[in-house]
Amino acid sequence: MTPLERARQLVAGAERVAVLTGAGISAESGIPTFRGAGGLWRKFRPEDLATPEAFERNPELVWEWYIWRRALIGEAQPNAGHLALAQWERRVQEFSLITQNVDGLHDRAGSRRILKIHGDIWLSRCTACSYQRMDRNAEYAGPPRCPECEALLRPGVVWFGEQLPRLVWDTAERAVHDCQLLVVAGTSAQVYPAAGLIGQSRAPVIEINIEDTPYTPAVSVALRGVSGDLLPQLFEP
Ligand code: BJW
Ligand code: ZN
Repeated sequence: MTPLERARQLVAGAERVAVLTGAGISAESGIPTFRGAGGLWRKFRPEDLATPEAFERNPELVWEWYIWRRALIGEAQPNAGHLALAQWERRVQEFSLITQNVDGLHDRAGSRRILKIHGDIWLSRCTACSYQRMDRNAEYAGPPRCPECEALLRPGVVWFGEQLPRLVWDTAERAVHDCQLLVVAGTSAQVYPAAGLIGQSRAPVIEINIEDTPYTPAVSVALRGVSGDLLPQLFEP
């Protein structure tokens, strides 16, 4: 049996499915990943842009970077990988899509139950009070301020050194614990605690990536290729 045949067999037999996605699944939509060739962390230092300290030091720079990324994402469209996951959700009893991505492409592809463990780049939230809003376009005229309390707004994403949203994280852990199949697609599996979900699965794990990751030796099936090709193929007879 080829790895793809084995993966199809696992997919066909699972009614409770969990999927963990990362930046690689949006690469074919033209959105840069973080690590690897063309990755954001090749050009930018995460310490300067994606930590609470960086934001305190230089909110203008951080907002400028996020507005630039919002613009890139705003022009992108969901790809065949996002669409395959949205369709899969409609075929099985329980389907949890756990994503590290902040780009909102899973929403736009039609997925309904999405656990955004690293937040949403379109969300802006107050650094002082509970105010938050979804922004729809990527205009920029300096760091925005809270309409309720005048404090700075910040992007609604999870930076290094910050805790993941509690309820979303707990739900993700439960989904991985309860699933009959875990699919991990387009993540380098280097950022924690997200990557740790892979090791928590008692169910078989299918990994979809263009290259090996630290978890490859531990997975049940490793499929090598782009997620926009491989995810739709999981359902062919
Ligand atoms: C394709 C493809 C195609 C390409 N098809 N595949 C344990 C050990 C060591 C360190 C830590 C640890 N626990 C915690 C830490 C610290 C830190 C961390 O993990 N550091 C490591 C990097 C060493 N973690 C944290 O700080 C986290 N918080 C935390 O732990 O809090 C604890 C705490 C406790 C109590 C009080 C306070 C705090 C938070 C992590 C937040 C990560 N944030 C970012 C930025 C989000 C906002 C934004 O977008 O700007 O999230 S970093 C960035 O990495 C982003 C991503 O979600 C995340 C993961 O990246 P991902 O998705 O895997 O992308 P890539 O680029 O890495 O990989 C792409 C993959 O796709 C590659 O494998 C390609 O091969 C593949 N690919 N094209 C299929 N077409
Ligand atoms: Zn406020």
